[in-house]
Amino acid sequence: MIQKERTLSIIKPDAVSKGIIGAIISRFESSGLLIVSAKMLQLTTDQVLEFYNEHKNKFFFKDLMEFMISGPIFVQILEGNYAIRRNREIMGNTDPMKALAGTIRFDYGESCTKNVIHGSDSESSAKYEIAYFFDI
Ligand code: IDP
Repeated sequence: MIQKERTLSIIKPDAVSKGIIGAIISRFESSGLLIVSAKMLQLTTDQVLEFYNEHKNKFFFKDLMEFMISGPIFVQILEGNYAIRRNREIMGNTDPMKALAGTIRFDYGESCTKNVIHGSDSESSAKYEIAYFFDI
């Protein structure tokens, strides 16, 4: 049975400052993922700590923190069949050097930190992350 899902997507500060929000959104829409809610905001250090709490003791956390508070982000809820998995496929590997050709991170990512996009990685994280940013 086809499973209609919702997932959280964040266009990160590197992509917002490069002016490629539209190019990224086009990829979702042309893949059949609908944007059902969206907003721009700038994260605080407390919010990054909360949102990326599982990574707080990792070696890359300081860089991740600095990067994620460095400018506005574009947060959106994507909806579609198998949206969680399909969004992850469209995004590509965390490391743009390992991402498949044609994925967002392959095309626009600069490094593991500056990797353009976030997407929920499971049903439970999608639920938590959507509720974190939206009241729906
Ligand atoms: P994901 O964004 O592909 O789901 P996660 O492992 O959840 O990857 O990591 C969250 C974010 O932390 C990544 O998108 C990236 O910005 C950063 N990150 C993860 N691993 C590394 C690393 O090895 N070096 C630098 N940054 C990393």
